[in-house]
Amino acid sequence: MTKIKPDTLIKLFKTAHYVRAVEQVIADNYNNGLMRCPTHLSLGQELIPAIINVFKDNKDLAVSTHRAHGHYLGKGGSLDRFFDELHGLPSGCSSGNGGSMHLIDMSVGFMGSTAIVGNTIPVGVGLSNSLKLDKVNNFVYIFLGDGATEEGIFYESLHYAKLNSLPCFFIIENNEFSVYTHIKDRQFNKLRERIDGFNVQYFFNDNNDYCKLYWDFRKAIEKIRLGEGPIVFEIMTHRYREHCGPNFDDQLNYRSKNFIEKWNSIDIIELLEEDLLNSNYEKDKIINMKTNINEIVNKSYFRSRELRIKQNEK
Ligand SMILES: Cc1ncc(C[n+]2csc(CCOP(=O)(O)OP(=O)(O)O)c2C)c(N)n1
Repeated sequence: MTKIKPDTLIKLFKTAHYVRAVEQVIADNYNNGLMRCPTHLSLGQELIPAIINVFKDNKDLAVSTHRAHGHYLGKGGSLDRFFDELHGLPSGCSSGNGGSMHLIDMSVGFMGSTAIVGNTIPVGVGLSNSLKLDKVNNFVYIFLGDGATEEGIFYESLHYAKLNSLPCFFIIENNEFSVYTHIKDRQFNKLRERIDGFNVQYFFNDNNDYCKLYWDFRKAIEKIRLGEGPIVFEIMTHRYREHCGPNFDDQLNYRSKNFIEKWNSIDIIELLEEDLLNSNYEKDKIINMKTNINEIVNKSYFRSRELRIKQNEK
């Protein structure tokens, strides 16, 4: 596989670390009770935000799910307005009314996320229809989890998108679990077999293979911009924390030890860091990069937290 350019590798690393730092600060502070919304963290699932950031074009649109933090941040959504939303402040990206599951930043093409599983899939298809009618060569990312592929609306949407050659980029992050239930107890056959039924192009990725994902993304985006119609990516991934909330829940044993160990051994940030070091990128520079990102994230978080505390005192 052709290696990716050092600049791209650095970009991937920076975004992955940025998303992790944001999620980490939420996890560390959630129990102080100032963020009152149910929160689904994307810790462990930073590969997709990092990849979409590399290909970022604000005129490409995106819709997402209950687990949307990484997608919003990868698309370039405002960090201050994000933390303010989690704190229920009027300056939040949804005016403080939506919380973690209802994020929006239209200035970067992030058109919204919602709490109802499958809800944004047809919205994304509708948006892509409008892009096609406008004769622009942009597309719509439709982010969903493996659980959402059990909703009928996914297949209706895929069918409509295929029939009309719409510029839809379906990105399925398959973490194998819908809350506590494994995919084998929920789905009769492989997702790929069902996608094949619609004659839609399908790409698969596993083991945080960011190099393959980068080249597949490039190819797919080229095809979508040429008007070749919808494309589906299924990307295996792993959430480190509980389904909803800041805690680990491995003690519940619904995921096997082997499974957890496998994903811990291919942590996306460690893989990227290793690759940077192997490409002779200096360790000190990596440390500086991380420190700078942590400072930006902490500054934004604590600013927002102070605002929430002041509001509470009123
Ligand atoms: C229509 C609907 N059904 C059920 C739920 C409850 N629910 C919230 S998240 C979730 C699991 C979704 O799993 P998946 O799509 O794989 O996303 P993940 O949480 O793994 O990222 C369920 C069943 C819901 N919010 N909406």
